[in-house]
Amino acid sequence: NEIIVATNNAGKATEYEELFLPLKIKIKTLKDFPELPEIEETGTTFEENALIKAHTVAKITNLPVVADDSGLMINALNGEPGVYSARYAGNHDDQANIDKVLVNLKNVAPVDRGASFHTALVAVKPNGDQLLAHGDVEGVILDEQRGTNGFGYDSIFYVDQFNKTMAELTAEQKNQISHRGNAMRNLMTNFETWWRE
Ligand code: ITT
Repeated sequence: NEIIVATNNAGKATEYEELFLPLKIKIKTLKDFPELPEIEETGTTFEENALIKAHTVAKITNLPVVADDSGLMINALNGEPGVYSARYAGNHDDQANIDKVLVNLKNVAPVDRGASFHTALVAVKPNGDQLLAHGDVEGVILDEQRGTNGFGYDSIFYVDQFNKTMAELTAEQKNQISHRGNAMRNLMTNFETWWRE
C-alpha cells in the first residue's frame, strides 16, 4: 500500500501527504529515488505533462505513481504563464516568476486581475492502467505578496473563500479549496475501485 508522488516540488509533496492521509496509502516522492533521470516535460498541455511524468516513473520503478502538472492562468495576460508557470521568468525560480507577473500586471486594475490555477492529475499502475482527473480554483492576483506558506505563486493569489492569499493558509486549508485538492477529490470518485482491481 504505497504510491510514488512523482514530484521534485517539496510544496506539492506536503500537500499530497495531507491528501493521502485518509486513504491509508503511504507516499514516497522522487527524493526517495535519487537514481531516476530528470524527466523532460515536453508536452504542450497540463494533461500531457502529467502523463509523461507518471508513466515514466511507473515504468522505471514498477510501482504505482501519481503525478500532477499544474499552472496559473491570468485572464489579463491571455492565460499566461499557463503550462510555462514553473519557468515563466527563465529558470525555475518562484520569486523571479512572481516579480514578472507583478510587472506585467502593473497597470491592471483590481477588477481585471482575475486568475485561476489548474491541475491535471494522473494515477498510473505498473501495468500502464491510468486514471485522470482535473481541478481548478479561481482567485485574484494582488499587487504585493502576502504570507509565507505554500509555494510558487501562492503569495499573490487571493481567494475569496478565506479572504486570504493561498500563502496565508495552512496546507489543510489550501487543500480544501485548491486546484490540487479539487483534482484529488475528482480522482477519488473512481480511485478506490481502480486501486483495488
Ligand atoms: P514537479 O513537476 O516536479 O511536480 P514543478 O514545480 O515543476 O514540480 P509543475 O511542472 O506542475 O511542477 O509546475 C508548476 C508550477 O506552477 C510551479 O513551479 C509553481 O510555480 C506553479 N504552481 C503549481 N501549483 C501551484 C500551487 O498550488 N500554488 C502556487 N503555485 C503553483
